[in-house]
Amino acid sequence: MKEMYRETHIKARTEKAEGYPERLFVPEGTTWDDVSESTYNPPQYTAQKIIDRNILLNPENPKDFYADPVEVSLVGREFQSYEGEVRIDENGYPLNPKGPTGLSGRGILGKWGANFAADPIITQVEDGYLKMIAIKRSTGEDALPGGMADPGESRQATASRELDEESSAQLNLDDAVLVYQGYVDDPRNTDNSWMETDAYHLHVEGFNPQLKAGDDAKEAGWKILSQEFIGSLYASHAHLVTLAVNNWQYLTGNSLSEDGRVKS
Ligand code: RP5
Repeated sequence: MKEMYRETHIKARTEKAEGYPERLFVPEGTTWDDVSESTYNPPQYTAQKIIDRNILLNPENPKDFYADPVEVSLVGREFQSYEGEVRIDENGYPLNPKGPTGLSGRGILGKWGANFAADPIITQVEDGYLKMIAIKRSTGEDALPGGMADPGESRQATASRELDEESSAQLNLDDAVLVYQGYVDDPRNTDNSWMETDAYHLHVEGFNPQLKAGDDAKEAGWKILSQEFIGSLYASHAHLVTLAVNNWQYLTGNSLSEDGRVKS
């Protein structure tokens, strides 16, 4: 299985997100206290498509104009994070709670600071295997059908809406188990913009809707949770799915073999 999730910038430093320049090399475990303005000068990148989605250009349409203003001083909200108080630099930019990533700006993330998402993890046993609803992202990686929270939306509602939009599966996740809440290592993360998520696990039985890829997903379907498949998932999804599998083991008393077969 591939390297599991660590709370640092493994994916951010080793996988290049769309349009990103090379990052400045930052040794593993570097913190903001280890770098100073004179020694740390990373490249800066915010995609034009994010600048064009500036909410101030069309405040009546926050669905399409979802991005923060270019000027961080115009954001108009306190920066929040599940990781605790957000550190702000001398120019007012929020700083990644896990330390420098070697790239400043927002990249292709819309918000300065935390970009909040939710991830639905729907599992079911079929033909003796533990399976999960997964999608293929437009970039080709297998992933959870998660996505960004809309303003004012509960995270269970986000997870449920994204599940429907990306796979056509409709499930109420109000009673799903929150298996993770916090920072996630995503290739898009930068020094000033990063992903945080709430991951909800629901184990179902006899749930066989017609799955259909939608939104930015290319494919949607049930996938066997082999260790190899879990390890190949996008961003921190391997970690989130492992926590859900642990929850399923706890609930059922079963365990899982390397190829995803249920051992009772
Ligand atoms: C990941 O990015 C989160 O875990 C979530 O699945 C996803 C949200 O981004 P989009 O799918 O909306 O691009 O870090």
